Amino acid sequence: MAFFKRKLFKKVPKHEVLQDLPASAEPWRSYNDLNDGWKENYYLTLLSKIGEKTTKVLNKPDVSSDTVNIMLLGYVQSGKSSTINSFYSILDKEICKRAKSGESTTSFTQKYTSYKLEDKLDKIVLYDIMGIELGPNQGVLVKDIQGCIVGDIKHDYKFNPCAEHKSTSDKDLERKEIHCVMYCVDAESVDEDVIPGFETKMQDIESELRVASQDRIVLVTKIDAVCPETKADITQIFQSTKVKTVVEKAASVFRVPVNQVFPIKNYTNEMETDGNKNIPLLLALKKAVDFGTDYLRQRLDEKHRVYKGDKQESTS
Ligand SMILES: Nc1nc2c(ncn2[C@@H]2O[C@H](COP(=O)(O)OP(=O)(O)O)[C@@H](O)[C@H]2O)c(=O)[nH]1
Ligand SMILES: [Mg+2]
Repeated sequence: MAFFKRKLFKKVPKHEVLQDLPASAEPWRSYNDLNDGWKENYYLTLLSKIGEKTTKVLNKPDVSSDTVNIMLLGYVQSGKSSTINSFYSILDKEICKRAKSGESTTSFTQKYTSYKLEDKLDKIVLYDIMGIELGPNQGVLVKDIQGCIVGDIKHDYKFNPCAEHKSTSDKDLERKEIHCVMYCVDAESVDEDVIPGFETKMQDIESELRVASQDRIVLVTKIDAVCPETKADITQIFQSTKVKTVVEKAASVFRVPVNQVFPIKNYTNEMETDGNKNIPLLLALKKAVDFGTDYLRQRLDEKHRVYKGDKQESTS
């Protein structure tokens, strides 16, 4: 796998990683509900909160979608498919592998694939897109990412790294606009000295996203690979300065505020799910859903303003 990682990022030299804080130190990120210690069942509260938020916003009259659509975007091997599988595992309470994930150095995901979540999260759809790659004729094209975001590209579209999707006047196309983007990056690879090609690619993607105004968060996956303390005990995640360091680096590479970056450990080689391991994953999903529903509400406000404007014009 190392080829793409080496091409995209310089590894964090081990000696630069700061020592962890003593266990009694203040967490670098604080949540009221976690301050008095983690409780495994807190993940159930998070599931309910996310479910309630989606229902509340999607039930508003005139809202432009019946689901909150979240796209996962990142280079090959960054952990996109594993993240989708982690959410299914949380819901099923056992390890699931619905999205194909693995060690391939080229994108497994060639088709635009949607994954509708279930139960309390059944109004959320995750979209897995072909990985970003730097080489010529490799990976998803920026124009195709934009096509997916605005809903021009349909489910099952097979990406072609050599040719962008052709606009269609297909009347049957059920437009599925994206409401929030989740960038995935793996903790081991995060560093500020990213090679210029990757920064340029990210800037191209960013400029497309800014035009479209959907917000984005960054998931830093494989946090267990940089922090043995967190690997042994996930409740150390917000105490660990190793995790804090990679989160800050990811914020600077992706140019988002630090509070939009979420460290996670996916379910990969576990035999069973664990309430505490679910918590960081759901904190990330909650933020994506908050942004997604904010975007839908903004669209609704614009629609109402236009409607009121039309009314005033026609009565004057
Ligand atoms: N240790 C660890 N491995 C992970 C984690 N997330 C993903 N992986 C592994 O990273 C590899 C690539 O993951 P995948 O989801 O296929 O990446 P994708 O190409 O972005 O869809 C797989 O071997 C996963 O098992 C994580 O949080 N921790
Ligand atoms: Mg994948």
